Amino acid sequence: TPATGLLAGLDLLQISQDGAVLHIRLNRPVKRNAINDGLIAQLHTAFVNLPADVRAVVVSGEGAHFCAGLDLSELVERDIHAAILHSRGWHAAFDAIQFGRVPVIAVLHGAVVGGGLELAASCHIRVAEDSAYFGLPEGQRGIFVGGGGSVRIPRLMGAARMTDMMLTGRVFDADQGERYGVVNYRVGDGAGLAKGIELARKIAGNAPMTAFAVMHALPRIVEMSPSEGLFAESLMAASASNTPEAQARLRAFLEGRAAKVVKSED
Ligand code: 1HE
Repeated sequence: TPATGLLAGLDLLQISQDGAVLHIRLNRPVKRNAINDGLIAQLHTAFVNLPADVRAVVVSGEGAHFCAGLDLSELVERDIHAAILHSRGWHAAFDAIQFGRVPVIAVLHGAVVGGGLELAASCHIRVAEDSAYFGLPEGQRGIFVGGGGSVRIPRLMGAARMTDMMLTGRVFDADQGERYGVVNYRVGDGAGLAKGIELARKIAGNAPMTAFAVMHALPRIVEMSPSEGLFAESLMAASASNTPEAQARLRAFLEGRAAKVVKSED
């Protein structure tokens, strides 16, 4: 069903909901989904106003590319203060994705470059079609990443690879993206959305507290010292296991009513 309420007026996004899964499609194909001030504001608005019954989100791009990054036509006139505020606006939007209420799956195809890669890096799982390729043309444009790329991209592929991309303009294809930790799932062209929605449905079936712990505790624990991390893990684990939903799920397994662990086909 199409979006309603606060999400209905967002004309640069195409939003639809099917049960607990919300699909947000970047919808500026003429500009290759380049992110202008309007689009970043609409992404922020969408992610802070997710309907209460949504349990997972899929983000994709309309047209031949996922996203061409920052809309360069708006960059020229900004002074330093405006440029800092602009970058901070991207941070707020992408923080709303990474540290929001529900997990977000990016479905990638064609160009995933500059701010498009920063957007993908703020999502929790990335599915890439064969056509996907990854670049950081900031180096060639005389600028720097400003949408959280220096924080999130090295945590996926390592600082050495990001340094190479920015200094030499090197572009990674979908195979390299997978090998280097950017891509979780590889699918053929045209199969990305179905895969993204399949994964979103699995995620939507989990206890919300588990999604919360993975999204909010895990990335923080990774940055802690081992001693602090282990302590924080104990607090998170105790909180999660004492929810009624966890108790019901544990009982279901012990009574033979829950699924066993099986090998994935991916
Ligand atoms: C754009 C943008 C854009 C396309 N800003 N207008 N990002 C980049 O440096 C990537 C620049 N874009 C490209 O390299 C290519 O456009 C693509 C590889 C993404 C796609 O190529 P293609 O042949 O399919 O499309 P096109 O013909 O290049 O573009 C179609 C139109 O979109 C054209 O406009 P038109 O009026 O001539 O039709 C392009 O100018 C326009 N377009 N990409 C503005 N990015 C928070 S900091 C983040 C910093 C960054 O992201 S820097 C990286 C910016």
